[in-house]
Formats: sequence, structure tokens, C-alpha cells
Amino acid sequence: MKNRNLSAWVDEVAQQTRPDRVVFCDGSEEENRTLIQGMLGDGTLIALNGERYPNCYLHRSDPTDVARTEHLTFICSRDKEDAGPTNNWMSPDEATRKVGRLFDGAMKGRTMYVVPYLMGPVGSPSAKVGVEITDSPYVVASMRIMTRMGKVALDALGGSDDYCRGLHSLGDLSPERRFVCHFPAERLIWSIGSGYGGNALLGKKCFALRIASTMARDEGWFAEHMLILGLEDPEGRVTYVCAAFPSACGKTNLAMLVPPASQKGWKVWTVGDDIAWLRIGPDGRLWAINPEAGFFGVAPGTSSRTNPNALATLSRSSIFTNVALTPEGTPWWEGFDGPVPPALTDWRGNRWTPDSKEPAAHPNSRFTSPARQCPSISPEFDAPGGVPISAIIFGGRRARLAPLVYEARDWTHGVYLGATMASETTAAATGKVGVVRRDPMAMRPFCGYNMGDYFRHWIELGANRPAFPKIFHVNWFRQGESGKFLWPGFGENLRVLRWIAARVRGAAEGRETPLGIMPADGELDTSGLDVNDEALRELFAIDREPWLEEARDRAAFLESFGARMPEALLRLNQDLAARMRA
Ligand code: O2Y
Ligand code: MN
Repeated sequence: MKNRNLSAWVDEVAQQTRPDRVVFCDGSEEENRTLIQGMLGDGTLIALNGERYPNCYLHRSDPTDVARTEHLTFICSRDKEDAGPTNNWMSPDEATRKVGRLFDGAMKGRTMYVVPYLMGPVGSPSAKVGVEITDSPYVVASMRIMTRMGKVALDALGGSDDYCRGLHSLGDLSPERRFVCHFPAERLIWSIGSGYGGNALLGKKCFALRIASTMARDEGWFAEHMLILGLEDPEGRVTYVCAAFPSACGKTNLAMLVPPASQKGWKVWTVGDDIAWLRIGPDGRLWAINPEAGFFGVAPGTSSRTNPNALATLSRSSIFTNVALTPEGTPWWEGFDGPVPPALTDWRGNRWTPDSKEPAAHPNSRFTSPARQCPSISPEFDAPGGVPISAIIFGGRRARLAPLVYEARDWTHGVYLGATMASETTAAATGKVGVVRRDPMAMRPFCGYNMGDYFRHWIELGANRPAFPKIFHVNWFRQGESGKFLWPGFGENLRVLRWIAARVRGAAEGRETPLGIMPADGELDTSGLDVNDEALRELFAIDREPWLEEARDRAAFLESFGARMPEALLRLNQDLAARMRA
């Protein structure tokens, strides 16, 4: 290996963790085949029906290790204030004492894999290199799908020491000894005790969001929890949009939206489903790349009705985690197409029938699939410069309160809309339904520093930038008095995207309201929909008392950041209350 800094770190880690052997991953087909064979041999993977799901495998994680663990995730900045009230903080000294020592001898009897990976398209000035050292071959195979992994990353790194170091070990998989620690000053991640998803595939939430958000603050860009899509109109013009939603709001479905038959000539191109890195281009616009190369999508609820593009994407060369298995050797989950099979093997490997009390697939079961397999993948997916963003959408799940769509009055007002975003929990996410959780810009679990400073960074980067995107807020989930959803959602959300694109191009007037700019009469195309005038009125209704209550709740949240909260956002919240009282 040519890179002296990397060699020294690898040696140091091997000294500490004591693996039986060290493998430097090149990302080749042959290397992947060998890894897969090894995992099929020891039961880490189960081969799926090769005719219906070629090159696809099932992995079952430890039953105590089935999701990201926010309460075991720490920001290890020197000063606690720099982590802020939304993060768990551990001092670097305590992390060394408490977590560092768990790596001593942790890889004895195991192979240590060195996984160089590139976040972003090859040749992109926005791309960044990470190296994950792990003792999990499942993590290696997953990183090969989720990132540009191996030689391509080492080539990009050359002799530089500019890379994010991530040390991961399965440890003993005990939740008592499970920690995910981030050291922003050192661009370093330590993860031990989990082999699952965001805890273990360190390129995703740990690097591309938590560490990258601190780099973005220091270097003048944005690392965001946003999908990126291109909306093509019948004339062939493409409007690129980023959108941030908390979980359970259909983010992957929106990224891969298939326009209904009524929307002839319209098309959605998928650039990314989860993370966007945005930089100011020479033209003063914001340009976005998707740092990832794959999708780690939630399986339950994915069907040909909700997301046909996801179904096509996951039908080959994919790894499934914690889904159920049919007797034919195909994956299955709640909400899948067709009738519920009479007998299955559940996500734990036990026999399951429709009478069983528990779901067959774990609610957080996943597919890991190459993005290039997505039928709607954008021709610009690998563009080194990314795509120019014309609109940023913030959204949440609110049964009452939030209108279907409205536009911020200006950039700072848009930052305010993002900073005060909230969503109601669903049973699948927490077991409790309808609890409002503030999740600013959907970054609450992913911002690697004090979110008060994060909002200031947003305000400052967009100040006096006339070519920056317009900002919108959407809510697909508003319900009428009877509890029925007022908006059909799914593919019909394209109609809302069309209004947004029209606003961006100056082709829709809009109308001023106390919340922001809403579609003027007739600007939102509802033709052919089962949405009558009364439902449309309710979708855009502004109810004074609930909004005053909301403003009070927002004030308490914004004030929890103390002096770090920009005054401008506090003022905009007072302004909202004043408009509601007026
Ligand atoms: O539970 C996990 O480890 C996965 S979380 C995840 C995966 C893909 C995209 N987004 C998320 C998320 O939590 O936002
Ligand atoms: Mn996400």
C-alpha cells in the first residue's frame, strides 16, 4: 500500500485489535465472490432463489441489533456545548477509556478488512474518501453496494491523509457494549457492538452526515439528509429538487415516484434517496451530488403500488436484511404484492403463519441495492459536478395543522421552516402514534454539531444568494374531520412538484398567506382526483388556535439552544404568532 498515513493507521489498529489476518479490499468481483462464498459457508448469508432473485442474499442480524441506536450514538467534541442539546455527548477522554479499550483484542480469531471507499461520483471535486476497518464481511459486501469501494477510492486518495477513518468491530454484539462515537475534530468514527445498518456501514450516517456536516460547516457547504430528484416536464426541461423528510414520510417513494397515467409527459429522475452534499457552483447556484452508490431501503410497505421502481431495483444483486423467506426462497415482507403466503420463515428464522402474533419481516428490515439498477436513475447520477438545485422541500407528517404545500417568503424564512419541522410518529417507528417530534431538516439524529450553529451556517451560506433554491414545506398526510387522508399521495404528489417547478420558473403566481405562499386558485392541478372543493379548502386551511399553540411549542424548542440559536429564527417565530393573532 502506497499511502504511509493509511499503512500506519492500519498497523496501529491491527496491533490493538489482534485479528488473525488483514485483508485490503480492492472492490473486485472476485474478492466479492470469495467473501460471499465464505458467508454462505458459515451461515452469515442465505442464497435466495437464483432464478427470481439472481445474485441476491438474505442476512439475519442479531435479534437485539435491528436498527440504529440513537441513545448509544455520541458526538465526542472537546466542548459539550459543541454537540448541542440534540446530541449525546461523551468527552474524548471518556470515549478512550470506555469505548477505545473495547477494541483491545476485539478481532482475535477474525479477519480484519480494510475498506477504502469514495463518497460521491468518481472525479467529483465534492467527493471524499473514507476508510472503514471492520471485522464483518457483511459490512464489506454492503459497503461495496452503498459506496464506490476499493481501488477507485485508493486511487482518489493517492498519498493524501485527507480521509475519514472509521473503525468498526462487531465486538460481542451486546447492547451493553455497543457504542457509535464520532470525533469531528479528528474525522474519526468508532463503532462497536453492532453489525446493523447505520451503526455499521460507516460511510452513510456516520461519515456522510455526522462527520461531513462538521466539514461542511468549516468549508462552506451543506451535508444534508435529503433526497435528490429531477422533475422532467413534457418539453424535456428538468427541475432538480432536494427534499428532507423525517422517517416514515415516504422519502424513498418520492425519490422514485412513477407519474400516474394522467400526468402524461412528466417524468421523475432519481439522483439520490437519502443524502445530498450541496456546494455553491461558479454560477452562484447550489449543486448537489449523492455521495452514495446504493439504497438501504426499508422493505415493509414496498410494493408495485407504493414503489415499483424500488421493486425493480431490488430484484437482483441485492442483500436483504431481516426480511421473511418464502418456501420458494424469495424475500417477503408485510405490504408486499399479492396475498399473504400461508407459511413463511420469519426474520428470526422461525416458522411463521398468518396467525402468528409478530410480523414476518422485521419492521426495519432492509434491501441493499445498487442505485444504478433503479429504472428511474438519473442520467446525471455520476455527473462529477452534480445537479443544479432549484427547490428545497421540507416536510413532515401532520394530521392537522400543516397545509399541503407552501413556499417560504425568502431564504431565512425557509431556514426557519426547516428548523421548526416536526412529524407525528407512526406505530412502525416507535409503537406510539401521533406524538409530535421536532426534527429540524430531518437532521436531528445526524447533525454532528450544535444545531444552533447549524442553523446559523444555513442562514449565512444563503445570505445574498439570488440564485439559491426557493424553499417549500409539504405535508402529504393532512386528515379531514373523519380521519380520512385529504390528499391521495404517492404518484399524485407529482402535482405538488409541478406547482413547485412552476413557481421556480416564474410560471405560477401563488398567493400570500400568513404562513407563506400557497397555490393561487386553479394553480394546483386536481383534475381527475377524488379531491373535492371542500377537501381542497381543508388541505390549505390555516387554523388560528392550533397555529398559536404550534408557535409556542416552536418557541420552546428554539429556545432550548440558548445563545447558539440565531436571533433571526426567534424573530420569525414571533412574527408567525403575530400574524396568527392579527
Ligand atoms: O436503522 C438503520 O440502521 C437504518 S436507518 C436509515 C437507513 C437508510 C436511510 N435512512 C435511514 C434513516 O434512519 O434516516
Ligand atoms: Mn435516512
